Amino acid sequence: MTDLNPMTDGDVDPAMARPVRSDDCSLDRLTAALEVELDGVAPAEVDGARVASLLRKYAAGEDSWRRYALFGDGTYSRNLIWRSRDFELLLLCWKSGQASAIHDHGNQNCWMAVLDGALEEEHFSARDGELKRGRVMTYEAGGVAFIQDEIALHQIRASGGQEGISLHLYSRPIDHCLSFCPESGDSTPIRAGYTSVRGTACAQTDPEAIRRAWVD
Ligand code: 2CO
Ligand code: FE2
Repeated sequence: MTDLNPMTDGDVDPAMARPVRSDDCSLDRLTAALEVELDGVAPAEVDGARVASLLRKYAAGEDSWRRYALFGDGTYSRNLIWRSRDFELLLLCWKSGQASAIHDHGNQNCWMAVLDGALEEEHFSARDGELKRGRVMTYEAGGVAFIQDEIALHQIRASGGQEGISLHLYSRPIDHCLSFCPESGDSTPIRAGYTSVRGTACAQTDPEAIRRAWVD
């Protein structure tokens, strides 16, 4: 299986230790509010409008995410902020020209709030082994998008020749998803590894290790 963010696997990193939340960090207050909305709530019962509103409010006024903003050279970075049994919150950093693969979301809900720059989202649908292009939208800072597999596959890229930074909420956490080849429509499983955990770059990308250390 290939990695979404290929890095060297190593021993379990100190960054894997279960984090302590601080009441004076607005990002930790956001994760606490998301726990109330998502933890122990069946996916079909989640109040998506309320979740989007929490993200929109955070995106409009906060910059406590900056300490998690580590960029990657080869591909966009996936920086883990918080993970519980029922959701994970990540900061994704996109250099100009960086784009995701065309991918699904492992049957989970995905919200994306743009914090800085602008990101372009293109929808795709897979029919009879072929990918069909759907609508393209550009989200500026403050914008919130939502996707799940029943809506579409998608591809995200930094827009306007600038860097982009986005906050991604997955409910439940996505450890694996499918990447689709634009020409053949073939899909390949990919592992959703982390570039950093709570602001510390990590050599260990296995999301299962975080689940074991933080949640189990
Ligand atoms: N889903 C991709 C990821 O987690 C990013 S594209 O926005 O959902 O790497
Ligand atoms: Fe995505």
